[in-house]
Amino acid sequence: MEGNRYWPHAIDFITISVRGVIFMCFSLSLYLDKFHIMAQSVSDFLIDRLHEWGVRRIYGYPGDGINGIMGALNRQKEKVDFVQVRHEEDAAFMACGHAKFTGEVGVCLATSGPGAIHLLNGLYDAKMDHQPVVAIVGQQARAAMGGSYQQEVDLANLFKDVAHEFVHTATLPAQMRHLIDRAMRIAKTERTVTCIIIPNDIQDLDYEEPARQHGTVHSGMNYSKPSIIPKLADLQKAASILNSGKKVAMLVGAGAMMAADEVIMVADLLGAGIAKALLGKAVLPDDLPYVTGSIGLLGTKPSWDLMMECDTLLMIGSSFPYSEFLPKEGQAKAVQIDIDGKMLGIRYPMDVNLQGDSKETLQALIPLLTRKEDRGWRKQIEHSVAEWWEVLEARAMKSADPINPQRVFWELSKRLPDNCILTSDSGSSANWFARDLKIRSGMMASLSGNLATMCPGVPYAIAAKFAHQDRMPIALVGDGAMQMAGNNGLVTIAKYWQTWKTPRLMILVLNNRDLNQVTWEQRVMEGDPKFEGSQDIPDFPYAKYARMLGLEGIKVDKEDDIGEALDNALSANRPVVLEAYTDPNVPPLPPHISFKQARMFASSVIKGDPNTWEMIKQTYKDAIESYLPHHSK
Ligand SMILES: Cc1ncc(C[n+]2csc(CCOP(=O)(O)OP(=O)(O)O)c2C)c(N)n1
Ligand SMILES: [Mg+2]
Repeated sequence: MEGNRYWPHAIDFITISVRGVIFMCFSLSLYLDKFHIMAQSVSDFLIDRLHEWGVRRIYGYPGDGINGIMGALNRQKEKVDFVQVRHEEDAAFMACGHAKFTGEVGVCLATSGPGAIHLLNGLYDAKMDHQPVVAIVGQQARAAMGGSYQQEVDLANLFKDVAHEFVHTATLPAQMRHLIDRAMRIAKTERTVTCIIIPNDIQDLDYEEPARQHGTVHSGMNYSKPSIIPKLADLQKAASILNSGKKVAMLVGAGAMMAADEVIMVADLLGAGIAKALLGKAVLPDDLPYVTGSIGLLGTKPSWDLMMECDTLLMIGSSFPYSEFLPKEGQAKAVQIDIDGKMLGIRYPMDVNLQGDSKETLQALIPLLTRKEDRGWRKQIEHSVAEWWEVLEARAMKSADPINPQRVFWELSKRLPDNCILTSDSGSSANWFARDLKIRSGMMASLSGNLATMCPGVPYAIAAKFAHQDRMPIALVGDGAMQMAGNNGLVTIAKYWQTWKTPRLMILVLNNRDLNQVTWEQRVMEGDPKFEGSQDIPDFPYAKYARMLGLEGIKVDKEDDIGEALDNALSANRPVVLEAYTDPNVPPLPPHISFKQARMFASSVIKGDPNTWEMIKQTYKDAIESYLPHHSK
């Protein structure tokens, strides 16, 4: 009995000791974990490795397919920033926008099944505009795969087209290193989309380095862009064609973005005019007198004339697709420069195809060119450019009900802040972006050039702001695109704007209650009247909605108020939605109206277009401007 008196003390002692040991183990594990002495999880390794590759921001949305990765992002916040979007498509658009406005790889993250599927449209946008984007997606646990499990989608197959250069599923931790290294490097070298699929159970396993044995892969990091210059003999052939041409036309695209000085030098030597493909809008400022502006359906008349009358074509870094806007086959001798051999000689039967970096290739070409003494062709181009700007101004000043969209863009053009970053959506705004905005040196601009999808305008602007926090992005977006996704993008802006170094960001919404670009396409291409059931869209209070979210919201519905509304929007102390109530009857006319298009348009009128009278009035006003004499000052 005597001994029983000590038992309670002994039990207390044991309990305290066990607790102490547990506490010490826990503290030790935290310590080891902090200094990576203990094994790292696959997810932590992923974030670490991406960080080492230079990734500082990931756009995404959570789900149980990627909870392990989310945990690692939370633990490593100081290394890689996670930006939460409203829809995975926006994450992919933002990754693409990041790539477009920084030249770096954009990264987006989505959960298995539905999240991964939502990424697709944004990824195709990146792929088609040749942007390096890595998509990381979750997948069901390895043991469930092939079991028709919930949210189990054959992701490798789903992404096989959009990420055909590289899409792989991790099946073991030791694979992670080379999957990340390859996804990053291939995205950069091929300027395309790559994808890593990571089953959710792998994400929490300990990362393992590949064993040094047969059947393992030991990859490394780094990539530097090489110098790619064509052979001298090919440069000489190209120079001889360009030197013998009398009327040289140049066409530049996004691939010439880093070669502005060289493009100008070549144009000066050759006495050439320069048209810009949509994605090449920011290559050259529009105040150069021989820059004819955009080309194509959204383009200008001087670009059209340049191509129709030239005898020589030099195309640099562009895959502009519409052959009817290029010289007729046989009309011109032609030279193309592109970094990507696959893109050579597919738009026009070129006499010389030069595979190379545009800047370095032009630098090598310049010493072989002789200055054209006859400047008549150049003068002719400059005259037509000066006249065209007057036509555009006159078109912009024509009244409409209640506001002529061209007037908004014309007034915006004069007020564009230095170094702003312009993004446009696909819709009538792309026409006015392409034609009416005079871009200046130092600005950037992009849109969905090849996929021409609706909805990248707002997410591109958000990505531009995250990447360049002291600059002002300006998104130009239709009301259809706002209702499809843009309004939700405003919620993302409301969530983050106070974390930005400067708050300035503007979304210009063209509220025309219409899917206007397509309404006009139906009229001009099909000869059909407007189908109100498919084209009319509900009105929505965009500016008011912005104010509800704590942003600035300004609505303008009188032409005389446009200037002041723009001044207020551009100087707002928070992100701003400027809603312009515009007239859908102002036609985004192609630069030349072909006989077929005119006939189709007439047919839509005869078939009883509901807006016949207003439409004819506005079309007449714009078309007539092209034929009135405008005298260059
Ligand atoms: C995702 C997607 N759906 C449909 C289209 C076809 N489309 C191109 S422009 C356009 C109209 C856009 O309307 P809105 O955003 O209101 O701009 P608006 O032309 O009226 O200025 C449509 C439907 C597309 N390009 N992308
Ligand atoms: Mg619209």
